[in-house]
Amino acid sequence: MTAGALAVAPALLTIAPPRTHTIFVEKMKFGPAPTGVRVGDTVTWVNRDIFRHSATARNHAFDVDLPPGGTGTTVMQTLGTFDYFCRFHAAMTAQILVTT
Ligand SMILES: [Cu+2]
Repeated sequence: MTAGALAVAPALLTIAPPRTHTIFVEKMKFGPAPTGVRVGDTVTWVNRDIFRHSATARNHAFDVDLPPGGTGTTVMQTLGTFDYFCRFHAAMTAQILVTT
């Protein structure tokens, strides 16, 4: 093993693999916001309603279509607090916090 390989290995160990966070959409509401969402993580919405929904970020960071009984995903690309809503039901709002 070379000295270079030894130097790189510890750094690789500190990088956590991306995770997937699931938010259930039910009875015209977004479920609780997941905690610990980081840049590069995937967020999946599972629509348990018989209505079509969307998860649409107010700042246009994502716009995920959620057909009845279906799912939709997005990869969180940037840090921040993302307010989002459903395009079809204005009362449906939620928030996702993305950290490093
Ligand atoms: Cu909706």
